[in-house]
Amino acid sequence: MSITAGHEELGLEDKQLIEMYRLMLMARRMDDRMWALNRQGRAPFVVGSSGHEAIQVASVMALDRANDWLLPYYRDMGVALAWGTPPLDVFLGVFARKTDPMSGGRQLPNHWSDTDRRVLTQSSCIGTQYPHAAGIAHGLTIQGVPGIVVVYGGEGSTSEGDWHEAMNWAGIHRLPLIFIIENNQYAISVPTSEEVAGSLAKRAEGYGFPGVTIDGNNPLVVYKAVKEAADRARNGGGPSLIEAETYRYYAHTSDDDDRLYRSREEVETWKKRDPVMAIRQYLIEQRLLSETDERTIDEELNAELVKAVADAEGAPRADEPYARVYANPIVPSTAVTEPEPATEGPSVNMITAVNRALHDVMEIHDDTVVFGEDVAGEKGGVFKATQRLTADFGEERCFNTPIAESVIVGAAVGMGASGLRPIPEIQFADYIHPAFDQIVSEVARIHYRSDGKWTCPIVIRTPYGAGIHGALYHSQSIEAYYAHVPGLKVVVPSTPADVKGLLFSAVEDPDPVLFLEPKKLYRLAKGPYPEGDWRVPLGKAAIRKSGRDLTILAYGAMAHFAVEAGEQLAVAGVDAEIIDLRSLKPLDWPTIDASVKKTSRVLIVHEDNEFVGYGAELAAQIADKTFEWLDAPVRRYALGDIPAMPYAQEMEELAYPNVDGIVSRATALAAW
Ligand SMILES: Cc1ncc(C[n+]2csc(CCOP(=O)(O)OP(=O)(O)O)c2C)c(N)n1
Repeated sequence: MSITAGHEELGLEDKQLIEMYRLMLMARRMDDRMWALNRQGRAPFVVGSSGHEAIQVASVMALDRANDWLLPYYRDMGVALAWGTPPLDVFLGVFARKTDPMSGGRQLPNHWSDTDRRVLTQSSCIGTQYPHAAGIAHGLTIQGVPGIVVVYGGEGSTSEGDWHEAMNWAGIHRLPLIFIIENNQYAISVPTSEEVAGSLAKRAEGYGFPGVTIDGNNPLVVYKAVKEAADRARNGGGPSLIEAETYRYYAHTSDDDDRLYRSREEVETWKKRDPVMAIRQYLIEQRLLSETDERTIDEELNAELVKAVADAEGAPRADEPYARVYANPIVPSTAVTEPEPATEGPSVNMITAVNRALHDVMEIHDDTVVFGEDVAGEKGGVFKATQRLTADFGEERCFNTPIAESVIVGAAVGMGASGLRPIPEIQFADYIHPAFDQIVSEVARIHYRSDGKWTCPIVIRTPYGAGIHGALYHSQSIEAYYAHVPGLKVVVPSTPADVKGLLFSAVEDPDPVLFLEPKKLYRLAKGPYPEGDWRVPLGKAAIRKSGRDLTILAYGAMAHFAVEAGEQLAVAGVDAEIIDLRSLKPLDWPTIDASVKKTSRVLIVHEDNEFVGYGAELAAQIADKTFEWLDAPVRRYALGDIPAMPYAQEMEELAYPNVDGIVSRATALAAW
């Protein structure tokens, strides 16, 4: 392959072109060195970039290093180097050393992250970066901050829903975002013909913005396409898609045997179109690269590389697997101050409290944004939780989203990274499942996997639970899935005061919080809504009634049922202590511990399934830590082994835990 178009016409100076060559050569040399280290048994795993250098380096050279944001994927060594990542940092990742600035030895090599240079931490999940990119671009737009966002991925990643959801989001909001797809003909062993139906680039048209296919091995072609797209994005022209055709020289990773799916002839044919050779040839033809220049570049690169490898290999070993799971680490609740129970304030129901708390929090924190399905405008949510937010705070701070839960959460990640505090709403907890990957693999891990450099300050609100005849898909309890996930905090308010107090604490916490609203209580539970400053700390349970005969642990709607049951039990002479956990993660163990040591009997109530439900963890901890204080087995009262609530009222009443059920179980336990 030879380069014909002139670099001057593109506005590229000679020295920029030489720099382009230097960076492409550096990427190639580093890649070769990584593979050599792998074969020598010094680097357990590597992923190659050779063959992709033109797309990677030339695209970056068309961008603004002072303002733009990048989300490179694992094959983007050239992007990282051209963006300014020192080779030492790359090798610290290869050797998984403690001082690896991307992840502190937590992630596989080439998982880029750099807060100073605005490179958001990446996971290994194919496609999850696209919603983040849309969120950053959206966040920059909302904040009026200059800069555009460029997100990279392979052609295989365009089969993921996240890619389509992000393309749609970018198109709707006309975001300053460029999608660069490095089409290297295979997703591991799957050829593009079995991966992509129709034209990849033309898909952009369906989302309302331009898409082009270019020769990804010609750096000048790449530079031109990216420059055009970047100019368009900077001038308010919206997103672009660039599909750059290329080929990778090494196997997919050091664990792959590419001889099983592609021929040596095919590899050799592509190597004849080598991008590094092509730019070298062009520079020579333009008389910009003498033999002496070449030798100097070569020697300098080699010296830098040798030093980077030696320094990285000799760096201290990573040794803190438990550090930096949370930005605000969990401490025992005894170290947390709790406000007195709220008695002052107008009496409101829970849904009014949610609406008021959102107003209050948005008033005080002007970096908060609310978005979700149907949340905006006059409607203000299917439960009216977000009514008047758009009117009071504007369309940029409360807006509707497509029905696409993964990008709702994924965009929140990006907005959070861009400096906002997003409060996305999932319309019903039953529909959070499409966002499971974003929550578990991204949201919850961002702090940990970036060695504490990035945070994910988002609060995901969602109505959950049964008791309103919502049937199988409007009744689910989802807390056990998420309380299981390190890095995530999970709270369940059950009073209007706690709605406000926990929402403020959740929004002000740097960690991601899942805010579960028991929808049975939306109109059932009433209580004072405290005016002014009001915060309920995360990780602090509320003792709703103190007692001596047994402890009832509950949360959400069940906390209300437990209080009602407690009154009936008192009449019958059973003095129950009712604890409303409020916060499932962090768990307020000291309060439980003290109660169990006082009553010696425990009944756990929740409306989620009993099997591997949240109560199983409580029962296990109680048995483990307070065994000698117990006078009776720890009992659970929860939903049996059925998928969720059946619609028929008679069936729901039979299945749903209720006050009578709590009373009878508590009575039996007290008499044990
Ligand atoms: C969600 C998800 N599914 C599967 C994988 C396993 N996997 C890792 S890389 C890869 C192929 C990706 O191909 P492509 O997006 O074309 O990028 P390339 O590696 O070719 O550069 C697969 C299937 C993964 N990491 N994430």
